Amino acid sequence: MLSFRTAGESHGAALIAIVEGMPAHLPVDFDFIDNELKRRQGGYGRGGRMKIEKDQVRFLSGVRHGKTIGSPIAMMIENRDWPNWEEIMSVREVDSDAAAKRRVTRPRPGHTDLAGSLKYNHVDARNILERSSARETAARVACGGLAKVFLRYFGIDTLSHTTAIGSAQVPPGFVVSWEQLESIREDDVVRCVVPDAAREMVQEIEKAQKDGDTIGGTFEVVARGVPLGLGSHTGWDTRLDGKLAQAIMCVNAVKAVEIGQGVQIAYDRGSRAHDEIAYDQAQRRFYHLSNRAGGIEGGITNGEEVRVVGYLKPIPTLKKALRSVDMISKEPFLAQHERSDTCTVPAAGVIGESMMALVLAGAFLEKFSGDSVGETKRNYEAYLQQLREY
Ligand code: EPS
Repeated sequence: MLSFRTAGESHGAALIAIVEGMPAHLPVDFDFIDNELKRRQGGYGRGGRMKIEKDQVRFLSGVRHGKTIGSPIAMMIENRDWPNWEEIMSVREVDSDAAAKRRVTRPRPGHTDLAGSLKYNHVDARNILERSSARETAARVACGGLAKVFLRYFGIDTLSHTTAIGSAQVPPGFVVSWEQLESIREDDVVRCVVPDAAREMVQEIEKAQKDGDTIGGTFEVVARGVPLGLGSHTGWDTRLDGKLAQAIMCVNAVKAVEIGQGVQIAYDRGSRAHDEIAYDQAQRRFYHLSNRAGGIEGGITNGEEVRVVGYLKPIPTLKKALRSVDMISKEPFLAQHERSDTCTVPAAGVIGESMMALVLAGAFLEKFSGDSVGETKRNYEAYLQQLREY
């Protein structure tokens, strides 16, 4: 089974990621994975930190002479900001003056600061916020990059686009094409394919920045080439839509997840909600005349593009701080302000791609298994033949 774990604090020495269960003999495209990290760092509305970091993955194990060998794959991303934090984030004990530096005691509403500090019994919310920081998603994108490399080996691709930032949105019912997704340039600041909406999105971010505020929005992740049959209806925890919902929900600041057009169809009639079925004689395959289900029916992929939407709250670190209470004195104060981003929606789409790729790669390996990619491929091709002969 494919699994991954990350470790590392935002201003610690490095982020670490370990991926287990990747079959042997997969050629690793190192440049592709580094480019995924670069894509995550982009987007209009990021703060000063992104000028410091230039994320790159250093592979430490599990890959030899350019290919996976079947053992756990360890990856490291160094934090370039670390030299500025060595004492504050020291793993060794420091004197009390040094320990008090950059202490956070006035929790930000909407952030992990208060709940985490109380739960873990810390007087300094830095012990919480360093790990809950979205910096951790760089390590996830390294894992996701590897999952994408695996999926591409089987002709599956994952891309995303921004569908809203604040009140600037793509038109209602807009369905993005794969060609539009591919046309998003790497230096595109909002990653939205509708030019008018993209312009308004930039304005929304600028307005929020000027007001010392932050802004949320939505992104959609689309996977193409996914075979029919990943996930299963047989148990609550085997349904692929449930796994995807968790994977997208756990991207920092995401507060809601939608599969296909799930929100809209909840308010509509069955006759307008479902995707009618047709059969392609030449290709010997069933297909649907629309894709409101987002490529999943009964928790199983149905051969259409898999589509998931993530809804992000505006991030809670505000220059124009909200009311809070000091955790030590219990006196009312304004929440603490840390250097931060104004908007992270374009980056969240890239992280969403990684999370979707990890879920799809996991489901793919669950169905087709294999200790080497050659074995996985044989199993996959035999299944595709079974579908054609149905
Ligand atoms: C973050 C605050 C900012 C962001 C950071 C997430 O960092 P800093 O506190 O160093 O200014 O830039 O995001 C990243 C570092 C990243 O790589 O995405 C936070 O508090 O969550």
